[in-house]
Amino acid sequence: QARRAELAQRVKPKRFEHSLGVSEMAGRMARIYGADEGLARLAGLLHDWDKGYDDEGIRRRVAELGLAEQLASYMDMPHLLHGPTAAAALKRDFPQLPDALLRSIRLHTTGAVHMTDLDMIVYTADAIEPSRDYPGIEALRQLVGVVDLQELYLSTFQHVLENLVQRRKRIHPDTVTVWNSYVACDK
Ligand code: DGI
Ligand code: FE
Ligand code: FE
Ligand code: FE
Repeated sequence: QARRAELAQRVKPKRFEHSLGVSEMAGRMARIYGADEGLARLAGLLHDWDKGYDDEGIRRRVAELGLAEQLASYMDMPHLLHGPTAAAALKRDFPQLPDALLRSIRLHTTGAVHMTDLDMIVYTADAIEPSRDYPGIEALRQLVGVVDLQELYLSTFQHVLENLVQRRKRIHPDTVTVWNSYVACDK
């Protein structure tokens, strides 16, 4: 496929491997959870389309794509920009790609308040594909097909969030909003 060959030019070999892993895992999850397998595989393949840019490069891309206003609060956290820029650039360059796929790519790093099944599949597959390795990942992998998709996504989101706090990283306000939307306000 043309897009696969182009991706191999756009990102480093390890990132390309990761993308193939996410594609596989997303396809498997789609089969398990009753989503469109082909769409999940393609979304997984293309999700890190813009991961090859450095911080300045990705900021320039935001401007070039006309996203500066929309993404203003993310400009000082440039590693959170590659999903939104990829979605916009892919729409521009491959207008036939479905909106549902572009949306899952846009949301794959931060998650969102209302995630579709495809969004949750891409987000989760990105975190647990075979070449990823971090403490606790095996426990997450073992939840695939055991718990429902929403629970799998929430467990993954929780893991990412805990990891950020543990490493004393900044939490984007939208990340807090997403977290709060999934947990009850009982205390
Ligand atoms: O592109 P990948 O490396 O495959 O993974 P990704 O797109 O999910 O995102 C890269 C990182 O972004 C991931 O380690 C988690 C991080 N992230 C998500 N939300 C926040 C965040 N980092 C910070 N500092 N703050 C956030 O709110
Ligand atoms: Fe990413
Ligand atoms: Fe992710
Ligand atoms: Fe990724």
